[in-house]
Amino acid sequence: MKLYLGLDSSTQSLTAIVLEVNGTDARVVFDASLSFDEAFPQYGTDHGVLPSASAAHDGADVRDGGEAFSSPTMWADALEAMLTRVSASGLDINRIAAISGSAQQHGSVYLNGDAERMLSHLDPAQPLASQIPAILSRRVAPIWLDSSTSSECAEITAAVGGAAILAQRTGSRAFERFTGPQIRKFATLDPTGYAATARIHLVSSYLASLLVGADAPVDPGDASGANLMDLATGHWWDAAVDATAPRLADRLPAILPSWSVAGTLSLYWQARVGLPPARVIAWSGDNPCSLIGVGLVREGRVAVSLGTSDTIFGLMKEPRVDPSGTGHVFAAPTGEYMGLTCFSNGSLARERVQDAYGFTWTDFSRALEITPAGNQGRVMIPWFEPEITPAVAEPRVHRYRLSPDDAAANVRAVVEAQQMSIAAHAQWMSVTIDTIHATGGAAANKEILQVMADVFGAEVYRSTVSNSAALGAALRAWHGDTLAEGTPLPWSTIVAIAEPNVASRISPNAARHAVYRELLPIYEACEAHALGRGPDPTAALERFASRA
Ligand code: ADP
Ligand code: XUL
Repeated sequence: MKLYLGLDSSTQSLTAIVLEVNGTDARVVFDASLSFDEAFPQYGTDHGVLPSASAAHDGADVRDGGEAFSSPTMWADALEAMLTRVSASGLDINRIAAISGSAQQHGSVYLNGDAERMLSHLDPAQPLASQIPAILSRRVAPIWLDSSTSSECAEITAAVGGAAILAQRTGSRAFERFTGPQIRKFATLDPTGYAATARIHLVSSYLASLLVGADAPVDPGDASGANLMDLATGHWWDAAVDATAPRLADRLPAILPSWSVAGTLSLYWQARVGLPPARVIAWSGDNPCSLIGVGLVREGRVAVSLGTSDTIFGLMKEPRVDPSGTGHVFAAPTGEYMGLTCFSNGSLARERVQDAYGFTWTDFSRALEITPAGNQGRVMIPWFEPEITPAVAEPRVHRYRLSPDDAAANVRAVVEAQQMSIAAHAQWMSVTIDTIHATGGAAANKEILQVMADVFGAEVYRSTVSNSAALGAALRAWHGDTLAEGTPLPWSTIVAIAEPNVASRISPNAARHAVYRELLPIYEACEAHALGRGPDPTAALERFASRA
């Protein structure tokens, strides 16, 4: 029985999952996590992010705030610590056939001209981290929490002919955290550091390079978080590359399909931790890996994550792009595409309503039980915090026909608003959603999931997967290995382990779904009004309430 290792280097931690595969059955036999802050206090990170004073050192810039950096050396340290743990786990590690990985998207790692040679000659007598500073042309890596590149976004957008063209070609308009604008900022502010850079890796391809001891490719899934890849061809898009930084094409890794064998686990690891010469399958970003880890390998199935923020993502057969510019299209590890839209007022907004009335989650659920679908035409637009979708910089909560004194109606209003907003802002994906895998903390709440089922008219399942990105990476290792062996398994078999429990199914109620079908366009009118883009929808809500 073969073993497959999946790693996930996220913002705050490194997770490893080992799968044992018997024919077409897989089970998790190892699952461990290392928190960067706790395991590596010497780097001084807070939630995985370097303190700004140390980051401002050599090359990094604190020009206008909003910077967020992490440490490529710390990630290497964590990789060694985790592989040491896997090696000492008591598993028969010689059965590890393939390894793949997931990494936080958008972050970039800058390597100098010596890196490629040095990576192939790492010294197994020395810790990996001690050999990293010599290969870096920039000590720190900007990560996705960085929001300091607005002017670079504007410059790149203008140079390629506008936001619509950039979104159409790369899957997203320019976003501050995306890799291209981050590279432009470095090239502009530290031309010497940029000149000393031979290769710019994403976090995923950097860590894969450390495993194979060579320059690893980037996969189309993670490359689509750069504002640099042509989604339709899966190659770097010259116009964006040229608009971003001088001679950038020479510095970017090759883009190869997600299932490519990037190499073999290098002699360094074989000697240092005793792991076998396993295949290393190209790494990808955490969102593409989660798509696999949650089991979303057909169009019509989506995941809705109800965490700190709320996110919807799912597979798309075609690269359809969000005309409003808030959603993202990434390449999917299956060779297809995925759409993703993020809402910042998720659990946070639910908690604000909960706190306002001194409710427990049980009280909150009870309020949903005693109020009718459609809330008698009482609507909330719950922008307690700045919102990503739609873009709202100045937070404000809007209420239509809704008194702040009516606790139960406010609970229903926040939950209905969130679900209708997710449904409305997922329409650009043009996917008929029949099944939703609900994840995140609030997926524990059955009454919230019932509203979700009724708004979408879809079956909702509570996903049982906790580390979806690491699991997705392990499943991708398995898939890549079967392909390399010439005995490929279909994705539906590979992801069977992620199939949610049928006992958790929540079915939509046809009458309530009809109510929401009628309410949705009026909700959209409320949102347009709150954005200052449309007339007051109160009369429409009154008509809705009198019919209901
Ligand atoms: P993160 O995005 O930080 O990983 P989680 O997915 O762990 O967040 O979700 C945590 C949130 O889940 C909490 O902040 C809380 O608001 C919410 N939560 C937990 N239990 C319930 C419940 N029964 N009903 C609604 N929300 C809940
Ligand atoms: C996606 C995004 C985050 C990172 C880190 O665009 O910025 O989800 O991938 O998790």
